[in-house]
Amino acid sequence: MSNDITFSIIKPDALGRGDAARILCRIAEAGFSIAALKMLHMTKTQAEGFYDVHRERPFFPALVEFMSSGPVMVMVLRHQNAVEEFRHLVGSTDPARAEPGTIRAEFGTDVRMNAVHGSDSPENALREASYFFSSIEIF
Ligand code: 3AN
Repeated sequence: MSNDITFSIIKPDALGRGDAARILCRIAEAGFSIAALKMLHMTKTQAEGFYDVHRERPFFPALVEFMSSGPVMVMVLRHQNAVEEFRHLVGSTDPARAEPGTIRAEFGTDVRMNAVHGSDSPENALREASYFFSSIEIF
C-alpha cells in the first residue's frame, strides 16, 4: 500500500473564520504538496457517508450536523509517510491536548470543531480521497 498520500479536510469552523489560507500555509511549510483540492458544502447524507465508521458513536449526529453546516476544503496531500507525518502536524483530536505548534492547538476550538481532518491509515486515505475525487483529479 502506497504511503505517500493522505486526505485532509479544512472543516467548517476554520473555513468560516477565514483561517483556510493560514492552514494551507502551515501544510505547505511542513513540506506537503497538494495533489488535489476543492471547496464544497456537504449535504447531511454526504457527511454521514464520509463518517460512516462513526455511525454508532454518541457524537455522530452532532458531527454530521457540524460537517454539513458550511463549506469545507477537501484535499489530497503528498509527502513521504504522509498519513503519520500529517497526523503529527495536525495534533490530538482534542485541541486542548494537542501539542503546541500543531494545527489543532492553534486553530481548533474543541473535540468536534477541531479545524482539520487527517486520515488515520493509508487504506482510509485512499478510501477518503476517492469519496471526493476521481483518479484523474489527483495529480
Ligand atoms: P481524528 O479526527 O482525530 O482522527 P476521530 O476519527 O476519532 O478523530 O473522530 C472523527 C471526528 O469526530 C473528529 N475529528 C471530531 O470532529 C469528532 N469527534 C471525535 N471524538 C469526539 C467527541 N468525543 N465528541 C465530539 N466529536 C468528536
